[in-house]
Amino acid sequence: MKIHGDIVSPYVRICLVTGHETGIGDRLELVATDVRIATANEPLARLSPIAQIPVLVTDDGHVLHDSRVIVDYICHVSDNRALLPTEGPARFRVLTLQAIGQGIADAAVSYRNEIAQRPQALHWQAWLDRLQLRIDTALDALERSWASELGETTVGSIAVAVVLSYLDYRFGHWAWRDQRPGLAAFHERFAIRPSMEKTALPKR
Ligand SMILES: N[C@@H](CCC(=O)N[C@@H](CS)C(=O)NCC(=O)O)C(=O)O
Repeated sequence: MKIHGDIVSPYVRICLVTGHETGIGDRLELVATDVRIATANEPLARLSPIAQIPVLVTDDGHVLHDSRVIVDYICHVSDNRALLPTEGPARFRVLTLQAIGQGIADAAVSYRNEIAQRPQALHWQAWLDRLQLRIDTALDALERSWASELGETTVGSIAVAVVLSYLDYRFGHWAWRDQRPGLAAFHERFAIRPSMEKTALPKR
């Protein structure tokens, strides 16, 4: 299987970590793909109409996006029912945790795009503040209400661990651990899992 993407993207890394957690990580070949918000990547656009990374091309030639679909596919093809429970309240609790992780990723990636790719004269501070507020509020909720779910390895805790590493990588000065000891302890434990170490972000 080929996964088009860049490991720094939290969405791409979530898929790769899921691959390693399910034991099929070595079957996922990362095809380096660069994306910019204001320039179409033509080869990627030929694969997917949305033209965002990640895009997975299965061994049968099927094209899947976005990351949540790919994560679901990886669990399916590896016959793993532990990372994503198949039914009941447990399934929806895990999916909601995953959605919090992905929601933080959406806000953090938007923030990064605004400051790193948008011309400085066009930066919109009120929007940046709103994104930061969303991230802080979600991190507080994780600290307050999700300790038990974060104790299990699921597609939810994978999404949260990966996005916390992304915050460290792109926004190290934000000090998200302050006032959030439970979340900090979760990340410290999760970050040394082989799935995270095999997908380590490049040194800066
Ligand atoms: N909802 C998508 C989001 C993917 C996404 O935003 N990817 C970013 C990179 S981190 C991207 O491709 N950006 C380029 C663009 O939006 O044109 C997913 O979960 O896969």
